[in-house]
Order: sequence, then structure tokens, then C-alpha cells
Amino acid sequence: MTSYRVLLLGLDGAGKSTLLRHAKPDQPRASFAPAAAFNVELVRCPRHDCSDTFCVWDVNGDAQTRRLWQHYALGTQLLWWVVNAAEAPARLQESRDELDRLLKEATFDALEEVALVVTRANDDSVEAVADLFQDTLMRAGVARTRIIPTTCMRDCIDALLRHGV
Ligand SMILES: Nc1nc2c(ncn2[C@@H]2O[C@H](COP(=O)(O)OP(=O)(O)OP(=O)(O)O)[C@@H](O)[C@H]2O)c(=O)[nH]1
Ligand SMILES: [Mg+2]
Repeated sequence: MTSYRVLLLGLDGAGKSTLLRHAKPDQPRASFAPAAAFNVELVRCPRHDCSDTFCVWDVNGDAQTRRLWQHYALGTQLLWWVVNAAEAPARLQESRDELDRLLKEATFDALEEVALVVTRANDDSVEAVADLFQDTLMRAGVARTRIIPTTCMRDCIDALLRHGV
């Protein structure tokens, strides 16, 4: 059994809390109150033959809270960066710049993976997001980078388990 610490980040409205809420359908909605700067949930692997757990930190993406992101970096193994592919090019660039900045400024002492979780995606927009983030992912200095077009956390977990850690 492995316990992963996951940091779910991205701009406001990218779809982070929606992803987490779908992974924990039994949670009362109040636990996702917009007043809180973050949600943290323990998600069990949805596969029957797997007892891995994922402690998922979902920190808000508004401009004020972004300044706190770096404080969640220590101990994070999996950084899942959520990008809403339906947004305007300027917002996609803003998302890329924020990821760039975070990777430069934060101390990720245990980081193994940076995955782009692309919501509201189609084939063209996934390709555009992949191109835009290519250099940032290459510079991330982690063992694995992935691009996962989905709004479902199970797909993120499946990608991890499929290709190994
Ligand atoms: N159509 C569509 N809407 C989505 C999708 N994912 C999220 N949304 C909507 O987008 C809005 C924002 O989603 P959230 O999950 O709250 O975004 P967030 O990344 O947690 O944003 P912050 O907490 O502000 O940082 C909500 O109204 C969701 O219903 C999606 O895949 N498709
Ligand atoms: Mg949220």
C-alpha cells in the first residue's frame, strides 16, 4: 500500500474542486465551502485490487490564494495541474506562467510527477495546451510528466498505476 500526497493546483475555475468532489461523492457539499482557501480529502484508489490512498490538497486558484501555493509544496509527490482548455489564450498563458513560477519558487522536496489535467478538452485544445506547456514540463526536473484530458480523478490515478511510479 502506498500513500501519495497530491497537490491539485491551477487557476480559479479550472475545475479542481469539481474533480475532487466527484472523487468523493459522499462528502457533504458544505466541506467544499468557497470561503475556505483549500479542501483536503483522503481518496482511496477506486480499483478493487489496490489499497493505495491519495491525500489530495485542492488549493484555490484566485490571485490572492496563489501566493500561498508554495507553502503546500513540501512532501508533495504528485502535482496535478488543472487547466481548463476552453479558456481564452491569455488565461492559458497565465496558467502556464503560474506553473513556471511555482516550480521555480517552491521547494518540492519529494516531487515525482507533474501532470497536466486538462478539463473541457477536445483533441485540438489538448494539443494546444500540450504545446504551450511543453517547455515548462521539460524544465520541471521530475521523473514523469503526463497530460491527462479528463474531469475524473480516476483517470489521473489510472495513469499513475498504468505506467508505474
Ligand atoms: N462544462 C464544464 N464545466 C465545468 C467542468 N469542470 C468544472 N466546471 C465548472 O466550472 C466551475 C468552476 O469549477 P471549480 O471546480 O469550482 O474550479 P476550481 O478550479 O476549484 O476553482 P477555484 O476553487 O476558484 O480555484 C464550476 O461551476 C464547475 O461546475 C467541466 O469539465 N465542464
Ligand atoms: Mg476550488
